[in-house]
Amino acid sequence: MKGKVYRSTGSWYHLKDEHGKFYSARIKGIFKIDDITSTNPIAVGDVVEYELENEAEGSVIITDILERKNYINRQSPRAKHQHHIIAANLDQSILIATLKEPRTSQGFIDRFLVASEAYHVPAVVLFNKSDLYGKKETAAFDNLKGMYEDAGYQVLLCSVKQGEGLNELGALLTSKQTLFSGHSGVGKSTLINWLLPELQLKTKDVSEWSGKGLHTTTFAEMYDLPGGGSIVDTPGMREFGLVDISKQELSHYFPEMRALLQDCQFNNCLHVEEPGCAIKKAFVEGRLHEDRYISYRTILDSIEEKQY
Ligand SMILES: Nc1nc2c(ncn2[C@@H]2O[C@H](COP(=O)(O)OP(=O)(O)OP(=O)(O)O)[C@@H](O)[C@H]2O)c(=O)[nH]1
Ligand SMILES: [Mg+2]
Ligand SMILES: [Zn+2]
Repeated sequence: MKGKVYRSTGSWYHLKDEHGKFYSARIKGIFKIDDITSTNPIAVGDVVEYELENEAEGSVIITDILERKNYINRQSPRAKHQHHIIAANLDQSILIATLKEPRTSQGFIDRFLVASEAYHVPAVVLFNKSDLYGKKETAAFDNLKGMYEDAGYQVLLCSVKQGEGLNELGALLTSKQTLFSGHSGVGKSTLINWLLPELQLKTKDVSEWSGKGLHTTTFAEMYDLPGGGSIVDTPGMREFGLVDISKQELSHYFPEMRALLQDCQFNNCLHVEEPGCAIKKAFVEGRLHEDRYISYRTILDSIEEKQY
């Protein structure tokens, strides 16, 4: 029997079968998939095979995992050399960012976009809490919007408080399996509550936070939309550490750079100080946004190459 993983606590899973019935599931034995050392072998969005364990209690045992179309992972915040799979089998990912309460850095957004590119998940950047933006934030948003749109990404501006951009968001979600990701407190669960009011997901006032790193949503969970499609709500992340991306391939995951790569003189060009570099040239001529190039260089410097 086949089911889809809707919730994962790390040791327990909620599965939905083909008829819409939910089960509590656990894993038997140890799963090792694709040689990935992952802190979570099974993630929300995975399709799995299961066997009934106790019909009366609705409990089942996961026996196999079907091949993933894709997934998004990041460095485990607890174990640097392990991955944490955020969600699998995605049609798109939406990075929920804010420019105030809290502020999302460009570096964080760019890392998330790189991970989405690396696993072929189309990404959208949504700036929330537009009602809080003053002159400074509005100018910053205009710059970011232009920059990401030039790179090929769709950018949305929303305010759950004032109802801005929400119909546009709703239209984007129809019939798709979508990941909602971002820092804690940016409004992921609040946006989902607007889309699915009967859920009443827990949300928390930024002023109620007792410290950094505490988040309101504690486990990833998927919710079906009435018109088809589903959203994966996730706990807020403080950092987005990339895994398994080499220096050599990084520029392939900046779409606006990818288009220029074949014009570099050397095919192993890292676009730093090499002669005849098409990317450096585009940057100098103003055809590549300075902040994206800086972000590229920062990420490039942060990549520790594996020692063979
Ligand atoms: N002003 C304003 N506040 C908002 C908006 N959207 C959400 N909030 C508030 O932001 C706070 C945090 O929202 P949550 O939905 O809990 O944030 P989250 O991203 O789910 O956070 P975690 O679950 O911790 O990852 C709540 O107090 C919301 O009411 C908005 O558009 N404008
Ligand atoms: Mg939440
Ligand atoms: Zn180059």
